[in-house]
Amino acid sequence: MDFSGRLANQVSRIDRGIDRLLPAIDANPGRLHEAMRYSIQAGGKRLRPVLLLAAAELLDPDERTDPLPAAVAAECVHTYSLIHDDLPCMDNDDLRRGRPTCHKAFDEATALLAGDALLTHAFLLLGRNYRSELGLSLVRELATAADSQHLIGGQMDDLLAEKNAALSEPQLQSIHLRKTAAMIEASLVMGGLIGGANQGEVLNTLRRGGRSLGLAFQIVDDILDSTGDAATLGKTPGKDARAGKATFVRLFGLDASRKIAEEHSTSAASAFASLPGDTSFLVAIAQALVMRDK
Ligand code: GRG
Repeated sequence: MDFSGRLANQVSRIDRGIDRLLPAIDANPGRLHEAMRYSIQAGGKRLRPVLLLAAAELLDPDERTDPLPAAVAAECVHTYSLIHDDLPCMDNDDLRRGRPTCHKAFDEATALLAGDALLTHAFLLLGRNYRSELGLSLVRELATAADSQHLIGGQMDDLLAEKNAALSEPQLQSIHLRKTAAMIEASLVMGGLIGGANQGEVLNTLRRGGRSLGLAFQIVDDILDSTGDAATLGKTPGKDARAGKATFVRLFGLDASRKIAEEHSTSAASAFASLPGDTSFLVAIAQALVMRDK
């Protein structure tokens, strides 16, 4: 099967998993579950769960342990971060995944709780579906990526850096590594753990590839913010410039930013290519991410 067919298959497998593993809308309180499903079932590229499944499948093609609950858990944490990021006290955005943001479609309190509930549900999925040592490793990995020194810490520093266009490249890269790359790295490592990798070279390589991929992905996000349109992106473009934010585009310009993104994507692809098994799908994802238009 070609790359886009394989990707579409994985995305629809993840979408079915989300539908099965999220609380039902008619479970009480229905409004909360409706808001959780509204945001997580609005589409999205499903990058993190796709990477998790790809890493698991690479190491264990027969998938003796089902990686889908962990893939859904990663998407729950990611969607929580988007809902909270869009709130009036943060980015105050109206559009996400081509729809009104959660607090616009519902209300602010419901959106806050929907994000909280998605974050909590992620860890329930790991606790329910993975036993003993593996479960503990998955919880540790996902919690670290989402913690105050990674996802949330990156968001904090990003907020503090608003109106500070003079941020240096290392400072900007540190924010990207925590806010964006940590979740991408964790998704790959969780897939590796489920596929049977313990410590050692394979997990280190997934981490290294994940960090490079995360940087490439965020730089392309900065580029799309300055060149894309709302209809294609499904979110409001031009926000970085309006917020006076330092971005790769602002620091280096569009052409150099594209080149830097390509370098990170090439590093990610060569890390993945050095892993055991059929690495073609993971390598193709790393290459495709720099060509994306949303
Ligand atoms: C509020 C805890 C908290 C964290 C917010 C994720 C995040 C941190 C902010 C969202 C804004 C942003 C540009 C984050 C960088 C990561 C990123 C590029 C998110 C968008 O991910 P995509 O493009 O979104 O994978 P879809 O909708 O396709 O899943």
